[in-house]
Amino acid sequence: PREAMADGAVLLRGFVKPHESELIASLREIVTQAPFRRMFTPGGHQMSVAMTNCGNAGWVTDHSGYRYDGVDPVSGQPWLAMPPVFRALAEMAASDGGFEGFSPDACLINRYAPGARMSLHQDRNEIDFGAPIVSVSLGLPATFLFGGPKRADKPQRYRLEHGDVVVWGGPSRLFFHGVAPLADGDHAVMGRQRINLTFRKAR
Ligand code: MD3
Ligand code: FE
Repeated sequence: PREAMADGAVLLRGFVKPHESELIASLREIVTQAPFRRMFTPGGHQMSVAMTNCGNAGWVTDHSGYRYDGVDPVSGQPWLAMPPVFRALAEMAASDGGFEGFSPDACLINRYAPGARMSLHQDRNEIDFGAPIVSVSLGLPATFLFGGPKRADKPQRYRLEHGDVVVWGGPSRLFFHGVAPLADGDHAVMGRQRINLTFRKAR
């Protein structure tokens, strides 16, 4: 089941369901080494979403700005390598979405507790806007807000559920997007949280 959201944006419902146990086992290893933390924006606000990373480049934010860093600022150690199952699923999803040859070097892992949200923004910290972004949703369902090229464009709402994958490329790569405050619930596999994996070519 593949759904077009916009030019270049494709929703693949349930794409990772067949691999969920492998995916979750790898996720556990990553968060053991590099626990979720709530980072601060350059403006001094603490994010409601807790984050960690794997891969050669991890997305971090602090008082000095947003950037990709090869080292976890909490541990001083490099991020763990991207697990083969993460890479394989991201590359397969990108191909299905029409982006052959995607090779991500960054996987940002976002954890939403009930009430956590992400306000409308663009992803512009990456070097190559020609590469797509692949996102994997796990756990509680979220309302994803998908706007347009201008901040004022009225967002469309999509419910993203456990196992869903979205590929964003082409013209939609720089569209504004966000996540509405997470509704409380108890997911059979993931409990009271939503986890989103975002694969990017950062460098
Ligand atoms: C649409 N995360 O980490 S992933 C982010 O669910 C982020 O955690 C959200 O936005 C989350 O930056 C959404 C989906 C996503 C990622 C990048 C996009 C959607 C996008 C870039 C352009 C358009
Ligand atoms: Fe984003």
